[in-house]
Amino acid sequence: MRRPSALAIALLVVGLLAASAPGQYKPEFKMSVVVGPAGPWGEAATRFSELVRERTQGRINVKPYFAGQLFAGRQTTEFLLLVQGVADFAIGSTINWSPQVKELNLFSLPFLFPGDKAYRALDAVQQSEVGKRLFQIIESKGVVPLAWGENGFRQLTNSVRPVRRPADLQNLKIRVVGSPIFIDIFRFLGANPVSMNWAEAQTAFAQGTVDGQENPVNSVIIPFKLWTTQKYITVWNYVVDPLILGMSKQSWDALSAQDKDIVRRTALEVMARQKREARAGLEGSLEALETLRKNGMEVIVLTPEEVEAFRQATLPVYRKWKQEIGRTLVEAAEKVVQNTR
Ligand code: X2X
Repeated sequence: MRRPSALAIALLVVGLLAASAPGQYKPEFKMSVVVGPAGPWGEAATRFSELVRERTQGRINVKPYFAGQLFAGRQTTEFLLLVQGVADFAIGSTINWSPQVKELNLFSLPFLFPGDKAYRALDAVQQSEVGKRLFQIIESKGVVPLAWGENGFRQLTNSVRPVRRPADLQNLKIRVVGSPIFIDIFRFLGANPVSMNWAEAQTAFAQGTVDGQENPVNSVIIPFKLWTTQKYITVWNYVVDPLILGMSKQSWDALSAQDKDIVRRTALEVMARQKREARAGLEGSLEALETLRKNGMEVIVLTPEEVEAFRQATLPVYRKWKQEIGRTLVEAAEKVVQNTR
């Protein structure tokens, strides 16, 4: 028998590609989002869904499920939903994914990104080998990370008193996400941390069963109008909360090469804009804080010396979690931060 010619093989390949042509996807791709549709985080979900639908001529119909509808109130299981393919997409916080990807606790190391260069240092870490390594780890666990975004640097709010020094946090009941590093941080600061999902937290603020919480200004404090329950905000940039637009590996593998390209490009574009919006009025100038003042909040922006007192108080947590995350990875990140001007 003659061996098949190159032409025959080429025709076979073309035929196989045509057979797996786009258009046979499921009618809906589910996207998990912890927050609601308002603000930079939620708006990015809507924008991504619209652009992907348009650019794939309707082949990929992404539906955002806001307010944690897909994980029924348990935000630290979002990553598992992606792994299992229950959610096809998520714009997820690294905090919520950190129980499954412990390396993502890197961004929750207190005061890793210091002072005026905080945003530049963060971008540098994400673009460095450290950022690439984090994406590899996420992918090895069954989620394809497509783009970095940002919830933002997290600031402390409470309804009891202005917080300027660690002593001011004594016994304040602070709602934190159910990720253990946060319990450690607030215990070391002398507060009484309670972990709670975001949906329940808002009820707790309204009923006054907790005194405070910590979240970024543009993506959470403003869209959720936290001034209705919280009087004081301490701007201290103690940890940062990146977002990642990721896709379930199972769902990703089912896409054609052309659609993978559209999804990836759109994710990068939408999340670059999302990042700018999350930072608007907070990087360099602090105009975004005016919105809080206008709504009656007392804004306390810590001086570098005041920040240093909190950094000292949380050093044992930093050291403990450096081990948990992995010394090599943390040291590589520290080096990038040091080298950032
Ligand atoms: O629950 C929070 O605090 C939030 C909305 O910021 C996250 O999902 C990490």
